Amino acid sequence: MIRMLIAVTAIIFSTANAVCAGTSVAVIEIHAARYAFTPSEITLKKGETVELVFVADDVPHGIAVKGLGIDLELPKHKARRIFVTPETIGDFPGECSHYCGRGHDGMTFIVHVR
Ligand SMILES: [Cu+2]
Repeated sequence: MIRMLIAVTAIIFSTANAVCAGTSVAVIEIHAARYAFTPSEITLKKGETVELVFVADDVPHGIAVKGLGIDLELPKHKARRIFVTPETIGDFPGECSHYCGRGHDGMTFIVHVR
């Protein structure tokens, strides 16, 4: 009986920690659709972790921001999540990394870190 209580207590504590961790990080949702990201630019704070959620709304896309180590395939209608903690101030250009049609080359994204 005591063992069971300890196990249940451990589960409750781990759930509580997950909830706390989840609420402390800002979430930014970015949609990809021919031929733009919306929003097409975001501003992050140096040293502050954010969760970026990318969603492709029409066809498969990709997002690559080399300066921040972001490189994701974006399957149609599925959310792809990544935690980012930028450590350098600057402007980091990104682009669609999955050919999506004639306007693909103009499908850019930029992350400002301040
Ligand atoms: Cu593309």
